[in-house]
Amino acid sequence: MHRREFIAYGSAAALASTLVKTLADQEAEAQTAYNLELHFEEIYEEMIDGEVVFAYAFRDPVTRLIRPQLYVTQGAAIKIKLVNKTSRPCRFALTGMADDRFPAVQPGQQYTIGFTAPLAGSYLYHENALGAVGRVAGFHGAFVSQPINGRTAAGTRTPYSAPTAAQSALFDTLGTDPYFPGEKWLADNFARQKCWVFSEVFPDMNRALERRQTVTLNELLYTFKARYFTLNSLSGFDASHDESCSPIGYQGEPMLLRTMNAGMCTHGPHVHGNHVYGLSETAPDGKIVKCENILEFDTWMLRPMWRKDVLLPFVKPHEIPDEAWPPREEKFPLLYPMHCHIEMSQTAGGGNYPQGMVTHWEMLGTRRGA
Ligand SMILES: [Cu+2]
Repeated sequence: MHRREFIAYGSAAALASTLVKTLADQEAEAQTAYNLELHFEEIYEEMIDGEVVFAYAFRDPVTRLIRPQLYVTQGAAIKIKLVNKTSRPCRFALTGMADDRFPAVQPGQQYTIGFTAPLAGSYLYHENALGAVGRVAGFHGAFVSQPINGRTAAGTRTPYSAPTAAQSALFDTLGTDPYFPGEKWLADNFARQKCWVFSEVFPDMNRALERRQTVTLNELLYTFKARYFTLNSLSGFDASHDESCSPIGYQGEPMLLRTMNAGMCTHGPHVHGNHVYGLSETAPDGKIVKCENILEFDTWMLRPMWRKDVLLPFVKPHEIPDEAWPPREEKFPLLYPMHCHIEMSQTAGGGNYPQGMVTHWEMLGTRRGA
């Protein structure tokens, strides 16, 4: 039995205390079944320029959230009650599993699926009865599997089961080296991890679906012309300061970003201010690959259905000399953009730069409380 690790600081104390779990808690949780429920729904969604488009979405009937981010523990028994409220057969799918692992749910019907939570890492759940059509029309969401233990040999928490030597070296070094002042990555503090789910909206295709027309993947591959580019279903101004998108913290508070591409286009997330560290890759079969070699970069490629976890270290930005730190002329908070580096994705409705896939990350100050 491990001692309860209690993390409390500033205004996050109340939130953090509800999220802190001991290893024993997690082991118990892993043996518990998750009973989830998702509804396949048809919705109307407002785009950043005011256009309202027909779309598909998974909805959690309890929270009413669309495209909810699901967090489970590796090895746990997952049950998902699926209710199809649309007019077409819908099939739940999860990256890393066979496309037809689960049966299609007929319109107006419900069906409960069961599976074991996969290896710790970032996954996408989606709909695939018509290939990518349902997914791109909005049937997608982040599915996060967390490790039962996830500790390095030195006892540092990581987001992976049996972390590689390189992952261990990085997570062990956080908070212990002048280069990474501050804290370790805090596995139980949800303010230290975000899912960035990238996608696109192609209103013509959605309109055809609304009119009950048949849209095939083949057709889609040749006619797909996205007009909106989204991060967690938001674009531009809306995504820039949204809580689910914007990493915010003090120097020395490293944050895990689980980046995923649910769309049809390849994307290239790019951050200013800090480089990130690549932690995981996506294998051709959709499974998770834990990096054996950690690379530092500021732009990374996300092909459709790829997921790549990166660590945003929240270190002093390299372009600021030591002598000028902490900054005196430009005051905190320091705001840096994240934008997809593939330029088309920065637009909305055929123009409206930069109302596409963008957000900001924010460094509030030097050490918290300093
Ligand atoms: Cu830039």
